[in-house]
Amino acid sequence: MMKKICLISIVSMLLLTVLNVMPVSAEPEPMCEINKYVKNEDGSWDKNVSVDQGEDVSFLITLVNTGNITITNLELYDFLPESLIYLGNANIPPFIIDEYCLYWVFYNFQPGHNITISFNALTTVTGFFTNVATFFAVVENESFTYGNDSASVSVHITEIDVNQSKFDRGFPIRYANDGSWGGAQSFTPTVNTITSVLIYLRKFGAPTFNLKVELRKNSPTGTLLDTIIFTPSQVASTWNWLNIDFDDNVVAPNITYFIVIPPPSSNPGNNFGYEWGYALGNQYAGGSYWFTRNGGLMWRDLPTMYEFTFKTYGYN
Ligand SMILES: [Ca+2]
Ligand SMILES: [Ca+2]
Repeated sequence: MMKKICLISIVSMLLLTVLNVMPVSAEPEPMCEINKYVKNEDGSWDKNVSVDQGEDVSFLITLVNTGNITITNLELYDFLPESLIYLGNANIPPFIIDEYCLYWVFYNFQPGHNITISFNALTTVTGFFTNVATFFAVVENESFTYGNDSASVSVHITEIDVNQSKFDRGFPIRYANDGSWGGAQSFTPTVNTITSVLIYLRKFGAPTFNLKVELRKNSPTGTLLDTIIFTPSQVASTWNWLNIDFDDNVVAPNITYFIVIPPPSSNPGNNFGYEWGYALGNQYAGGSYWFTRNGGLMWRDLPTMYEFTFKTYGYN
């Protein structure tokens, strides 16, 4: 009983508080929220993105009237840095385009309503650029509010870093009677960021296991930086360069990185798998050919005899 009374009094106190607050919050007050985003590689909206020079970037601006009064005039300015060129495809065309400034004006923007603007820009120069969107909102009684938000773009040039294109034979990634086989190639990046790797490869037979390609640090079993998996149908039976688009990884200087194709973990059979191309001789001084034939229990390198066929890409 006691509990019930307490509960009732708490509820009535809350009600009184709400009633007391209400006239204050009903006072007309212009409020608006702005958010600016740029589209990431994976398609999600983010605050900053890293792209290649010459690529398009997509921007998104959202405005919400978070106040309790209609905004009679809402002006929006989006300032593109000189390196970004507007591509003319905004879902709501700007009212004025003044070189690097896109300008929109909206009338009678109701409380709770929102405006979403998206457009693309072309990256022309390398560097780090911030794109700011600013709004200015005025209501009928002439009080006003303003705000801004930004999104940034890092523009770079991806280039080939290591190029070991020589190819003589294939090393099988498969299960054999003495254990599963896997291969790894070490390399020393000269760029600050690794973006992707190409490996020369084919499948043989009809593999029942996926092809796994890893990027590791220091050794074939060192810190795992990323894994890319291909199903058998994504790998050709003819020799081809396979693009391994790793997450862009900032690399430390003087550290060896490894492209690893680990051995199949189960016992699927020995007449199918994948073959990673390699060349005879020491073709590349910055890294070595590694392999395992016992499911990865022991990895061995043959630095003077062979080199896997691979290329690495990145940027500074
Ligand atoms: Ca990448
Ligand atoms: Ca070598």
